[in-house]
Amino acid sequence: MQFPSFCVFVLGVSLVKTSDPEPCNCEEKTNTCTLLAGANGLPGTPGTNGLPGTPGMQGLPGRNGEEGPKGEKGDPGLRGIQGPPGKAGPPGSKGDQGERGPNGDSGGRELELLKTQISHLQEQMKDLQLTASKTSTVFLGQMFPNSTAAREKKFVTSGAEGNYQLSKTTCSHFGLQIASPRDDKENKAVQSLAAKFGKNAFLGMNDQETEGVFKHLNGDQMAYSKWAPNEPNGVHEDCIEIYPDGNWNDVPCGLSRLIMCEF
Ligand SMILES: [Ca+2]
Ligand SMILES: [Ca+2]
Repeated sequence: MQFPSFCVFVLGVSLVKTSDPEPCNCEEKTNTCTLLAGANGLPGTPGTNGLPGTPGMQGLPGRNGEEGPKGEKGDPGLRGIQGPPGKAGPPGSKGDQGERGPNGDSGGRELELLKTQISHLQEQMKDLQLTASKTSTVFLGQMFPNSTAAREKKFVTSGAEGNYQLSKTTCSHFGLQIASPRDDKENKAVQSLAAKFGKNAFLGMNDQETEGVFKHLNGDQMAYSKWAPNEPNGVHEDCIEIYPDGNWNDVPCGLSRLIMCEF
């Protein structure tokens, strides 16, 4: 084999330049090299490790596995929401008759006991009313220092004056009523109080409802009277005044007279 004159070493084989004109083993006198088998050289040093290869592509999915064994029974589920009420059922059949109740002796005893208790309460009420009456009398006595009494009635006045309506409302304000004597003794008690002030005072009776028919405030028809001579005489005089001498006269209700109350 022939090579050019610029031979090099390749693969541990020596290439010798044969351009020398001296006889050689060349078959032709050309500028060629002859490959001569020399002694083997020393092994080279190991090369450096190569770089890691790139990761391979993901493989295809494997085949499906076999069916697993049946699982254990699960826990009970949560309680459901209460449903709407159902329709009312048909009425039941009539029940059996009950046993006969106890006889009335016991009830009768309870009734007697209640009556006794009520009686005791009524007694206590009377005591309370008497106490309240005494207290009221003391209070009114302080409120109206000018008073007269007839039997259980007491007549009071502050000396103030007003028409018939004001007289009624003033007395009512203190839980009293306008003076209304029903007999001669009461009339004298009223008269003495009027005389003390020297004024005519209104009485409670009137004939506002029916002309000529005088009645008390509670509706009782007037049974006692102490009319002055020629009285009553006024169609438009529906109220009564008492003179300081104790006689009565019918007068217009709008006049101003001494306010006198009774209790
Ligand atoms: Ca009249
Ligand atoms: Ca008159």
